Amino acid sequence: MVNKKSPLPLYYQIEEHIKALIESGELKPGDVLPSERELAESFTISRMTVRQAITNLVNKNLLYRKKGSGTYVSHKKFEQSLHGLTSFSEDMRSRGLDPGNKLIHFELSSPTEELIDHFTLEEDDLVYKIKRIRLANGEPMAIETSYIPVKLLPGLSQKVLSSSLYRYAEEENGIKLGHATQSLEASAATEEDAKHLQLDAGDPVLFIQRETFLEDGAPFELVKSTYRGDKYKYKMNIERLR
Ligand code: 16G
Repeated sequence: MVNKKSPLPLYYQIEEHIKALIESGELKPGDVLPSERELAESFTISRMTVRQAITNLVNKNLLYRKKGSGTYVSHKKFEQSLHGLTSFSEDMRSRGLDPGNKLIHFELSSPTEELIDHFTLEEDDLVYKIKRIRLANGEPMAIETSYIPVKLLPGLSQKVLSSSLYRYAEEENGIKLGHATQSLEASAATEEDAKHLQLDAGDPVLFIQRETFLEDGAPFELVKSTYRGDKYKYKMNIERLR
């Protein structure tokens, strides 16, 4: 396990040992690691060396620390491509997961200034405000707050929102989605995010805003989402500019 005569530094050997336990599945995502003291005792090495190995694995995102609780094995993140306008349901199905929803808010209301500007609405137009927890195999991944002008989808109901919004818009309402602009920002989970996403307040999250437009360029939805930072990473292809 640990060879004190090896030219390899001890912290590196511990790192490799913990990595092997993760790769073999002996340590699973979400498992807590023994304390630094216990590890130091079992390897008969100093706590400093154990701490260095753990810090390196935390920096490589293989482990994460929870204040006052311990060190845990990280969950594998979903790699989400920033190419192609897809729905949450499509993304989950393409990974072999079962998409789910928990609707926590559904309201028809008068638009705020921001929404009037974004959708170029009249004052008496109404907008839907929809808040859903998005689930993958029953596990919460994100909280999504969507705004859509009522006149674009007059029949939208709570029942429809228990499955895919894009499928309903395209297949049942003949809506032609065209493109979206999307921004991503690092943020920290609020108390409310933490409650819905099974996180601790202050944990890292990704704040994503998507503005989706129809093929004819008219705005369709404005969506503000909070994705779990321990579950998601975004990937993009970039080409050399010449
Ligand atoms: C994605 C979109 C969201 C869209 C939803 C439709 C992002 C950041 N957001 O979650 O804008 O409303 O898909 O999903 O990607 P659905 O068709 O499964 O209801």
